[in-house]
Amino acid sequence: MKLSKTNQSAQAAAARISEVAQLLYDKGWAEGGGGNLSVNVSEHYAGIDFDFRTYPVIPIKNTYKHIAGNYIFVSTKGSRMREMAIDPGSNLCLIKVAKSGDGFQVLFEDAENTGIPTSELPSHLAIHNFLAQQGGKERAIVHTHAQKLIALTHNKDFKNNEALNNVLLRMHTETIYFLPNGVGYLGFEVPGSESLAIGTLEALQDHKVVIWEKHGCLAVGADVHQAFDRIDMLDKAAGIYLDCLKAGFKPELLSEAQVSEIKALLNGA
Ligand code: 2HA
Ligand code: ZN
Repeated sequence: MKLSKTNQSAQAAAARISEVAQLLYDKGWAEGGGGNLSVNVSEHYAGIDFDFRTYPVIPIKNTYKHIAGNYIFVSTKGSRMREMAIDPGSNLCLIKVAKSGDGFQVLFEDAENTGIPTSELPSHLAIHNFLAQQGGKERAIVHTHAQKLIALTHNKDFKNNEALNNVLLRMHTETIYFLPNGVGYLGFEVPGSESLAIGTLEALQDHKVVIWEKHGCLAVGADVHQAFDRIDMLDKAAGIYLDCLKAGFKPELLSEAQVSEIKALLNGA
């Protein structure tokens, strides 16, 4: 996509995406074409109603009425985060969801510029529809292969919400501040599958981040930086846990009382 064809505030949103793409690569969470992301940028097109009839409408299996007419930046199929960091235009598509909510157009594509959205587009659309329905601030979705979180899912003791949260939320004070509801856990699903999308959507009802067994995680946020922060905090908590084990001791963990004290402060008690 030629970014120059989008408006200036959409270009600024693309610049923030490229910052996060660089961070994901630098963290070691985006090997090869690993990960994908999207941002609902409709606010940058408020009141603008272009005639985009020249772009073909691609059908969506479901009808997403909450994002009907919305504009969404989404990573292209096979794009590398390290390349998105340098050249966001060539590694992002701008799609417009049809007013009927059951199709989308890839905007600003021409003969020499053929962006195809990530194969995970169906789950991104389902999640954006859910976020819009909720009416909160969340506009961004980041999927990445956060290494230490993946490592934890190889331990059979952590294959459930309770056990995973019991460790992740008790390794480090910040995690409780920023993710008071903890994290969702989804048992193994094939990448790109419908069941992965459905399970993720379900887990997002109560959480801002979902950990995918032996694959990675997906986070939502007001923007890509907030989604990144949420993953970064969890991966740090997992890292402290693994560091303790490497040093030969089982971590003490924050006590129940310490967790309650932090939560009380958080609730303004
Ligand atoms: O987009 O990470 O899980 C590449 C992936 C799919
Ligand atoms: Zn992945």
